[in-house]
Amino acid sequence: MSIALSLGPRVRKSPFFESTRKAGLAAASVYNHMYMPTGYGDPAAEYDRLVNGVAMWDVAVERQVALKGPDALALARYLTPRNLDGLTIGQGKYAPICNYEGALINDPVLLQVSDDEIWLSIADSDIKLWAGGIAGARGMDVRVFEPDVSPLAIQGPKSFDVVADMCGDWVRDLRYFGFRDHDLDGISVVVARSGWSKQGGFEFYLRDGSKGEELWNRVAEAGKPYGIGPGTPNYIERVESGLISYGADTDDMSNPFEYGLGKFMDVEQPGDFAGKEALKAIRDARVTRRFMGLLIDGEPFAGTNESPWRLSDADGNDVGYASASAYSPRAQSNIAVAMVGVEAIDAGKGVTVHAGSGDLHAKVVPLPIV
Ligand code: THG
Repeated sequence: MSIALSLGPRVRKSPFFESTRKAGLAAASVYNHMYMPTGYGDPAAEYDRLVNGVAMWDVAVERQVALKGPDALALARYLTPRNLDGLTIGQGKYAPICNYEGALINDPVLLQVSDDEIWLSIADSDIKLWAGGIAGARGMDVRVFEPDVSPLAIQGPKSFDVVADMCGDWVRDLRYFGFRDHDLDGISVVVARSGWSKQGGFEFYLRDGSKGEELWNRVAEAGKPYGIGPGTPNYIERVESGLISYGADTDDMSNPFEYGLGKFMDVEQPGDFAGKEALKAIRDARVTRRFMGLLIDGEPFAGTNESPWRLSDADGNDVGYASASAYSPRAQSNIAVAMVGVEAIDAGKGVTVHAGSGDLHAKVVPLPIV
């Protein structure tokens, strides 16, 4: 059963908030101390728009943490295990952030926006405090702050036509996480080829929150011929695609190797970074669990996980948890993303999912599921 969300001044509102309400916002969560739209009341239509058409999402909750000053790059290098050699203005990078124990504490997209300014487009944790603390303790000449920047995502196969109509055909040639400054008749945005789906798309990083409604309306208008409609980071599609949701899929001990993020890290690079020694040790010891997909038996699920579902093996031993599950129209099965112990994976006998509705058998499969 759903409950009402209390609106008040304590939780921040996106510059697109009023527009999302006019568009029929039906459900929201809280992320980075801000209301995050999670549904418009018709999950099947929202999924269909994303997979077959085009959808617009208020993702202002993906706040930017700006590092600005002579030591911006030095701080960024210290914050992430990703090797930032060759970082250029205009090409973003997925850059995990770990604490000194090697646990994942955020998985931002990193964008160098000018010679002395880098943005971390963060998931749901307080990286402004972490980065500001490290900069101060290390005596770095850099300011850490949250700029007035709010992403609006346009996702789905027809997003290319919508954004090309708005900005020009050059947007079709952007590489994944590539971006460029653009002026939409007085609305200053960063146009990026990005977004938290595997259906293709863009994000407009709005640089002036007072223009939220104007930008929302322009996108809605430009998308009309393509059937655009409102959507949100899509629960079903992200499980099918195996995209990581920091905070939902992770726990206090999650390390990036467990999520297959080894390719975004260079623990042997010459420079130091937070968590370097711990991550070397974790790499050498090998992981004990992995982020995997599940194909789960039973009647199609409705709704979302209120809590992680415990997983056990045939002997009843705890072997992990499933953090998000859904009925997948494309896999034609119940599916989930789950953290699963490597012994249970290697045994190949599947797992028992202790779902809200009862115990169900599941097969463990690689990600993405679809
Ligand atoms: N957009 C913006 N900021 C963000 C997110 C976003 N910050 C938080 C969160 N989302 C960052 N996390 C991810 C995780 C995965 C992807 C994007 C953002 C993603 N990954 C692709 C994949 O896994 O296939 C490709 C990764 C690659 O090849 O580099 O799309 O959505 N502004």
